[in-house]
Amino acid sequence: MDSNEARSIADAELERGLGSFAAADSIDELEAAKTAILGRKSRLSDVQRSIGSVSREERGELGKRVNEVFADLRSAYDARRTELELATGAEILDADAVDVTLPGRRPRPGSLHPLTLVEQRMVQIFTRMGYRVAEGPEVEDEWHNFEALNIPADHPARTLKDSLYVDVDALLLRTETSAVQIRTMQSQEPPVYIVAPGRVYRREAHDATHSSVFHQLEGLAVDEGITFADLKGTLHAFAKEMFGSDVRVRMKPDYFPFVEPGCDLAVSCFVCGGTGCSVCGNGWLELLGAGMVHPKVLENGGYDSERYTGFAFGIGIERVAMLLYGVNDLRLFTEGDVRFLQQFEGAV
Ligand code: FA5
Repeated sequence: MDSNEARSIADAELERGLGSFAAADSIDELEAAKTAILGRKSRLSDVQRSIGSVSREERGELGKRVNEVFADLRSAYDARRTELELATGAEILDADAVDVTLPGRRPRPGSLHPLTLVEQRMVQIFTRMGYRVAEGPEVEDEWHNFEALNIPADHPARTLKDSLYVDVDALLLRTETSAVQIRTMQSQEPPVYIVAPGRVYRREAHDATHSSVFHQLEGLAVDEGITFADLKGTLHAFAKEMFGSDVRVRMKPDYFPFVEPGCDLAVSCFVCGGTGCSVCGNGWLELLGAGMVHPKVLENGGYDSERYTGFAFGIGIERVAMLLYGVNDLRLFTEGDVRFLQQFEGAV
C-alpha cells in the first residue's frame, strides 16, 4: 500500500470508528466496535504496519497522521465508555430505588390467647362483685390438694391413675384449683371473697370436651350467714353476665368431698341447642362444680365452722370459652394453629 492509499484508509477508518463508537448502545457493543476499529486485525493496524514500507520522506508524515487517528479514536472510545458506564449505574440505581414515601409494612402484633381473654373477662365479672384474685402453686403438696379438702388417702381421686405426681415425695401437679381455698384461709381472716384462676393437671383421655391440662377459676366466699341461695344467685349472675340473659342454666346435685351439699351447673349446649349431640351428649354442657364449704374444710383452713359458712365453685375456663365462641372441640385452643387463633384478635 502506498502512502496516499494508507492516509485515505486512515481517514476513512477515523470516520467509521467515530460513527460506530457513537452508535454503540451498550458496553458490549462498544467493545466489539473497538476490536473492529482498533484491534490487531483492523484496517488501521494494516495501515500502521505499512508505514515501514513507504518512502523515507513520506514515512514521518504518514506516521504522524496515523498516530493522530489512533489518538482521536481512543479518546472517542474512552468518552463513550464513561458515558455508557454512568448510564448502566443509573439504571441499576433506578431498579434498586426505594420509594421512601410508601407506607411501611406493619409488623404483625401478637394478641392474647382466647383462653387468656376469657379468663380476664371471668375475673373482671367477679372482681366487680367484690372478689379479689388469689394464687396458688401448680406443684402442690398432697395435704393442700387432698387431705385438707376432705379427700382421704383411700379416695379414688388419689390413685396414680388419676393424678400426676412429680419426683418428690408427696408432691403432685394440682388436680384442681380448690387447693387455693385452703391456702387463702390459712393466710387471712374471714370474710373472704376470692377467685383463683389457674392451670390444673389430670391423667385423663383427651376428647372434644376433656384435656389433661386445662384451666379452672376457683371461687371462695366465707362470711357469717352465707347460704346456698347466695351461691345460686352468684352463679346465675355470672352465667347471665358471661353469656347473656337468654342462656338456660341447670343446677343439679353432685358430690365433691369438700362441699356439702354439692352441685354442678350446666348451660344449654350451643351446638345442638339442648337436644343432645356429640359435643354435649345430653343437651347440657357442664361448666362448673360448686357447693357449701364442708365444715371440716373450714376447720382445716383455721376458721371457726360454727360461726362462719361459705360457698365455693370451680369453673372450667375451656368450657366457658367453647360456649362463648361456639368452639366445638377444646383441643383447638392448644394446637397453636394461627388461623384459629387469629380470629380472636380483639375479641371479648
Ligand atoms: C372440680 O374440679 C372441683 N374442684 C370443682 C369444685 C370447686 C366443686 C369448689 C365444689 C367446690 P370437676 O372435676 O367437676 O370439679 O371440674 C370442674 C369443671 O372443670 C368442670 O365442670 C368442667 O367445666 C371443667 N373440667 C373438668 N375436667 C375437665 C377436663 N378434663 N378438661 C376440660 N375441662 C374440665
